[in-house]
Amino acid sequence: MASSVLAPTAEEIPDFSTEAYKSAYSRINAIVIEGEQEAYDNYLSLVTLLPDQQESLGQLARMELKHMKGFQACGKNLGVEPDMAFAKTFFAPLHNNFETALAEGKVVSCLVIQALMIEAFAIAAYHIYIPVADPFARKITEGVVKDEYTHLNYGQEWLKARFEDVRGEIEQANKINLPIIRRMLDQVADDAAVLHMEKESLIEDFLIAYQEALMEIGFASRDLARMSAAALVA
Ligand code: PL3
Ligand code: FE2
Ligand code: FE2
Repeated sequence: MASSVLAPTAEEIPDFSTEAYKSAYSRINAIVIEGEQEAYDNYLSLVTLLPDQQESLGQLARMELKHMKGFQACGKNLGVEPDMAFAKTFFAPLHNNFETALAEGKVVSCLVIQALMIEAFAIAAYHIYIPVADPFARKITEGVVKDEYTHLNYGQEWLKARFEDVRGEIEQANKINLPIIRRMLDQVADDAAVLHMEKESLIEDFLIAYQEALMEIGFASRDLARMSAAALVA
């Protein structure tokens, strides 16, 4: 019988005290800390392009800082030192694309990268992590994942309100950045497996959150299929 369809049992909870777990956690925890830090920076940077959104964006940014501190506490609690140098390298391609878009004043591309892709990635990762997390981290992650929906929703609503004007740039940003997200998922898969998180579930949850947002923004299902295919081609 497939155990994955059942609620997690004791044997599906990893042993948090092994060296293998701690080693994988030092990278995954760092990725999450760096991701939250960059999300904070990105929402603040967006204020330069959307000055009238200063208040909302400032609020989102503050939530990200709180998330970052929560995940730092998760690493400490397990006695793990996050490998921040690794995490910076991990985020570099997406980070560089965000910075380029920002410098070119491309607010739509910035929102696609941060509010749609990174938030959908975070939602998928945190969902899959919660059932196999240690009790301390589970509580923190449950609080965080709720906020991430707020962030995804922020980008979704901004883009939806301007759909006809922005659809071309969304498609362009999707084509450039979805292959990067795909590679990030590939890179994290082995460490995630040590935490008992399956790559297939991560991809599935990412696509659900991301495609639901695109549909809400105004894309048709055939657009979604075409846009998702970008991750397979590159
Ligand atoms: C923005 O709000 C958050 C950005 C974070 C990006 C998360 C990427 C997660 C990748 C690996 C999965 C690990 C989940 C475990 C959490 C300790
Ligand atoms: Fe966050
Ligand atoms: Fe977020």
